[in-house]
Amino acid sequence: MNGEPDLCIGGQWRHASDGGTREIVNPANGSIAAVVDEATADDARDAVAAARAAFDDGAWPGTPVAERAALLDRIADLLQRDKEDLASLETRDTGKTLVESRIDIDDVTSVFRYYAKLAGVEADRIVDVGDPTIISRVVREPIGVCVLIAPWNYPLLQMSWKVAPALAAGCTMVAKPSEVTPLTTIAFAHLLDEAGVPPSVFNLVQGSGAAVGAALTDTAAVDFISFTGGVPTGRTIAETAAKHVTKVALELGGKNPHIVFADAEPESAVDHVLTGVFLHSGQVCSAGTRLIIEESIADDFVAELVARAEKIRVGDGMDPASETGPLVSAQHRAKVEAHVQQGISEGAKLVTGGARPNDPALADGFFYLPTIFDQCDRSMRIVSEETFGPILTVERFTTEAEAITLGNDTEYGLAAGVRTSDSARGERVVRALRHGTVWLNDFGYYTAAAEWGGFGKSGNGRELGPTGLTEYQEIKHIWQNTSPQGAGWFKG
Ligand code: TXE
Repeated sequence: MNGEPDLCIGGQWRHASDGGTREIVNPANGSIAAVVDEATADDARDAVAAARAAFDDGAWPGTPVAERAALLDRIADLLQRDKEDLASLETRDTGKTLVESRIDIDDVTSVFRYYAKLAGVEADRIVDVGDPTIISRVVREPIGVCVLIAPWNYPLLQMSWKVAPALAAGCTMVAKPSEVTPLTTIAFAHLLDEAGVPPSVFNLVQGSGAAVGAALTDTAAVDFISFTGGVPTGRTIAETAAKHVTKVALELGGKNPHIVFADAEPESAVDHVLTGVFLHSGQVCSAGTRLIIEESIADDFVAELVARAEKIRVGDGMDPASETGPLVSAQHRAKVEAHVQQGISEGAKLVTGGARPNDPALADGFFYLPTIFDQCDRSMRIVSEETFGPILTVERFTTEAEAITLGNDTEYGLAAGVRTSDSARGERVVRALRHGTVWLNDFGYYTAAAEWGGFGKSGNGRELGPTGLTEYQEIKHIWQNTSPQGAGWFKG
């Protein structure tokens, strides 16, 4: 960063082989936050080769689980030691508020603590085959060389969901953060060195998806790819991986319904609908972007949402007065603006926002106002397509069955919220929704100990929880005969 080498390949910190660099922009003001090395495809191939050699020599996969767990705990300690530095780096890189960045670093820490504990718990299994001379065991082994590709909205958090279980399982890896937001992952890689991760176990390359991402995925030398990002890129990676029959896990975002029944507790409902969609300016895969509300309370509820949305303080994430920050890049804001125009042309009723803030102090940043569209229906693209910005659409229902139909009417299936004071109805609706996470009278929370991932086009596989570890393991059945005799088949 800023002249220091940023690629970590085979235990060495290096500059890009062609000397290439990339300017990282602070989305709050358009300034250059840092200049980092931009890897080439050859650098990416070197990193894969280093990870491959480190896996195949057997030292790291053979390291006792207790040692690997202790290493994860040391990483967690260092994350907490460096929390303030990492949080401010994340804010400068992504634009999110410092409060959010601090929460991110705490969450990253808890992921390492969780997998430190879980590493040794996933015990082998003895199978009774009905013959006392046979010992049949099912054991778990590391899946091998992993490629970990992360997006820009939660750079270090998303990367930690991959790195922690990969280390716990005994895998080696190449990590590629988003080229838009690599700063905390670079700092984190230094921290892994300090914690004592052996050379070549963790390799880091940053650069574009087209060059570096493609080189990391289009190879038979990799055993597993874990990707978080958009659907088109996920599809490309899955197609590339299929050529090599590489295993893939994909987390591809969502278009998440937040269903509010008339008997919901009103104050917390308004609060959670706002937070659910406008946190981090809507750049959250589980953002509750579709409000699905019972007709009888809809007008008053939307009026209250609009009044509160207009008071949200948009500003530089480093300013403690800001409640939400900018969008990540000028390019991404252009995408959000085009989506809003699409909504208007489809006939959705814009009731607030739909513009950049007019505060001159924010003119150089990539800010966009919290935006609400009323009178939406599911034929509209603004309702069906992921915007990944601060845009809420409002649809109305009159029956429980209709609410469920609307909530499931999406190609995605990452997350959903339900609000009602009728617990029996809450249970019925929660079970009927086809989404990977469903919140009942809450929104947005997750824990390292519970699986995260989606139905439908939200991807495949799960991160976090015990399944988030098994993604990084192969299962082997060992059949042992304690008193071998002839098989008795071919006697001639
Ligand atoms: O993501 P990409 P983009 C959604 C959101 C957003 C859209 C596009 O709707 O507007 O995706 O965002 C790497 N081979 N999400 O274009 O391209 C890339 O370098 C290998 C949802 O920024 O998916 C980066 O590291 N890698 C999401 C990562 O993929 C490739 C979070 C994600 O970038 C590659 C972010 C290739 N061919 C966006 N091309 C979520 N699920 O939370 C790109 N990459």
